Amino acid sequence: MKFLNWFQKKKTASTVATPVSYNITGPKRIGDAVLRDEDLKLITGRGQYVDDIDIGPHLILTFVRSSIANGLIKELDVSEARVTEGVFHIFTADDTASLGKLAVNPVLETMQDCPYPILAKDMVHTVGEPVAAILSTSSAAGLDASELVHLEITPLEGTKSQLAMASLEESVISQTWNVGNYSDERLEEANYTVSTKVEHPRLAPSPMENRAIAVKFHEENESVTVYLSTQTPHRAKSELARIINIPADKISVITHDVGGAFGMKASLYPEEVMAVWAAFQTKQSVKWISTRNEDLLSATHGRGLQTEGTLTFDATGKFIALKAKVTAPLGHWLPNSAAIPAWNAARMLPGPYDIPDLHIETRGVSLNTAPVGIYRGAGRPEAITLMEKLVDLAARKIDMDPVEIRRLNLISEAALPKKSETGANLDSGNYVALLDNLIEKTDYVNLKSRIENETDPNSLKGIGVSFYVEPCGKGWESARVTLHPNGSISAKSGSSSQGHGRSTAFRQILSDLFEADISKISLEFGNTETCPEGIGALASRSTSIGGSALLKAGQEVLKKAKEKPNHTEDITVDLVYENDGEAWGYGAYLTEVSIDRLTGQLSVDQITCIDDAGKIINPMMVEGQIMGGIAQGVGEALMEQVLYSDDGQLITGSLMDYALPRASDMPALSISKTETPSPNNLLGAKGVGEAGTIAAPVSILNATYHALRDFDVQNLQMPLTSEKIWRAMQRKTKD
Ligand code: SMO
Repeated sequence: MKFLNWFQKKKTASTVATPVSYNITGPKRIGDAVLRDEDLKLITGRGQYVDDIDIGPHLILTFVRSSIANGLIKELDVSEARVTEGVFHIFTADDTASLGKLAVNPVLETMQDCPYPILAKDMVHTVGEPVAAILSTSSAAGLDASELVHLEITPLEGTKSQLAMASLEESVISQTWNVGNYSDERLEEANYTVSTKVEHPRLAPSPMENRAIAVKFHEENESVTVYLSTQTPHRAKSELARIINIPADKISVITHDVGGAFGMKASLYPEEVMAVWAAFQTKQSVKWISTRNEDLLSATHGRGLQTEGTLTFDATGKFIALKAKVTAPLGHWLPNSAAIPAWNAARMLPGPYDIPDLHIETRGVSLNTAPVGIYRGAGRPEAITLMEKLVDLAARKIDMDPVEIRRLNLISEAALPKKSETGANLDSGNYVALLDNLIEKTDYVNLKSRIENETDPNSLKGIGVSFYVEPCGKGWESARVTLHPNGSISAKSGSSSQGHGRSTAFRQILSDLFEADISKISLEFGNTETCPEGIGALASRSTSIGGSALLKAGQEVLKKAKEKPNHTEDITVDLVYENDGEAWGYGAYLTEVSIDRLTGQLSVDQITCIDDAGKIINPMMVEGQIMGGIAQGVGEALMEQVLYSDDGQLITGSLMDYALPRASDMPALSISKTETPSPNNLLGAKGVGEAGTIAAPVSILNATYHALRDFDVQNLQMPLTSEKIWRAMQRKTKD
């Protein structure tokens, strides 16, 4: 009977907890599952993506890109292309020499002056690096002309397309932390140690809308309006002004709907700088819409980090020390957030566990590849994957249950907030209670014994657990809230959105506060001229910081309105809000997998998760974020991988070669939530958008190891393709 229940559970569709309200009028509360009213236009093809925007007559930008990963430009002759019909102008590196460089967020010390090539000069450093920029009246003319550009490149020795080819002595960024009484000697004396190495596949974030920019040139005052698919409109404006050396008031950035971003659109690209600069140079409007191939070649990749760790513990399973080394690939130039994955992957260790003595090293190394930057999770999955794999190994070594060893070592509720010397400051939560909750929800003890007593020789079953913590951004965001005499409210936010339903959630915050009909509340963001300045939608910061800014402005408006009832004029409050530190979401995942003994095909059957994202504004959206994160986590665990050949050719240059997960690859999901407000921001919200990408991959990995417990599997790396698993099963079985 029990088996039958389990079997049926496996076959059910995803289960989520929250009933959804279709009513998008009337007052809404924080915590209501209000449907996103932005969705109707998005799913009926009426969104406004960059290529949908009419900027009037304009030129099309086409890039001639390097086909060699590392070489000297021997000849670059654009004369024939220049006189092709429809070609307006062609720029090369000599034209762009005076342009400045992008700023890099200095979370880690940057030891070298890194390039930010707009167009390659003399040398190329990766396949796909732009060498010439063609402005033409049509994309067909641009494409024709690009084939008439004579570009000859002499390949150079010493191409570094993989981390293994690079010398770690040449690190561009690095940092080392020694915490507590860490010493290698103590490690040698200790009763038990386990070590592991994780090689994360390099991933292509792959939003539905590729990178896109449309620059409208205004002749009357020689200014531009830049329509940009970005996570950071305000930063794009200030960086464009600085790099091009044009007063910022000549540049407005407008971001309408963004067709996904996932970290890939957090930073300004050379191609985008080129489009804006070219508009000023030619006094013409300019458009560049990247193709999927161009995005795979030259947009930022994520992950690709390698982590190594040694965990020391005693006979009772109590952790004593952790030594970890993080190595991050960097591409041929550094996007603004280039150092974030290497920083997060290191400074978050040891995650949710209490380990007094730590030695952590992190570094980043430049390669002849596309730039590498943040991708949903941005170092968090790397820290947690290493930690959670070590924890499973430790449990196995002393024959302890994986949940029990976690329970023993999780930081207690009483110990929070806990400030670590790596700069992490875990704010609030009850980690043990959440884990207990998961044990209960999954009927863990029975589930485990069922799985381990499974007798079908052709279907190997396993379960894997992971526990994660997730820091969300710190710093400031801004808001402007106006209460009109007729009771309607208009708000403007410095935060932005890339399809996460920000508008509905933010209006819910005000609807709750003012007890006002949500349809009477309007919200604007993504426009540098009409909205207050802000950082943007990244690092899980928008709800916790941007939402708190909005709440605070709303509270002050309400206070003023109460002081003067029956006001006949608008009451406006404009403010900048800064949080008191990062809010740390957390949660636990349990994954059930089965492996086909004959083919090695891995199937993720079920993921049960409990996430604590602090104060929840809209539970339906939180569940959506968790599902989306899990989908991308399943992608990393099962199939996604950007591959370069040793000489730096991109092997996965199309979505025929780069495998993205499909709906049919999704496991059944059972999502639930607990709610521990963060003391560090006014709303009490924490991040959740990255949760699934952090916790799902390693729970799948741990479940896979569990399923393969009768084989001698040592070094199985994601993506867990059937070939890798099949090969692992061919090796000698354990005695
Ligand atoms: S990877 Mo997120 O956009 O900080």
